[in-house]
Amino acid sequence: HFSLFPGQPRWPEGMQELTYAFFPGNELSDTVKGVFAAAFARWSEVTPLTFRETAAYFGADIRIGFFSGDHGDGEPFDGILGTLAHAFSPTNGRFHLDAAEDWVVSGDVEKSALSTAVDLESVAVHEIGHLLGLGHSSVEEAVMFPTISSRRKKVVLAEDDIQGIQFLY
Ligand code: TQI
Ligand code: ZN
Ligand code: ZN
Repeated sequence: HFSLFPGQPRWPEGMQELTYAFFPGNELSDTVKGVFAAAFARWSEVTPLTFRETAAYFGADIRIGFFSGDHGDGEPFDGILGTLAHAFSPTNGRFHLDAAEDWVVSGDVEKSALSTAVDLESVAVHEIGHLLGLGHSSVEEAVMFPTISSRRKKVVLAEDDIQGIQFLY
């Protein structure tokens, strides 16, 4: 079953369009940006929410960046595997990914030659769930289940993920 954060925080009723922006220092390719757009789309398909990219990093509701090691928020990244990314409950909007991972942005992560390969879209769908207010799920098929096998792709929302997000929105 899905879970919510204590107090069940969510984005306010009047905020159906959320903006997101990429940390300017990362200079991400359109391919990478497209992976995040696809991950947001999985949640907008099942809620009244929409997501729009904006250039203004500090004005955006959701701020996405790749960082390594200590990056100033008291939750340092740890290099390959371990913590892959972190995101916080509404309405914090911080969405950080560990730049040290072997991110797979296109193609088949399950066929990657690297045993450390991590599928970017799978992690993005999971972290966006947190950003919108979902905690972890006890349902193994759910995107919000707290573990993923290495070199796995899990991007399709399970019924449990949908029930959780539709409880909130
Ligand atoms: N990062 C943890 C996570 O996103 C951080 C975390 C732990 C967390 N407990 C939390 C965030 C409670 C919000 C609320 O779960 S992670 C997975 C998964 C991670 C793990 O790097 O360990 C995914 C990131 F589920 F596969 F294990 C993405 Cl998909
Ligand atoms: Zn961080
Ligand atoms: Zn999580």
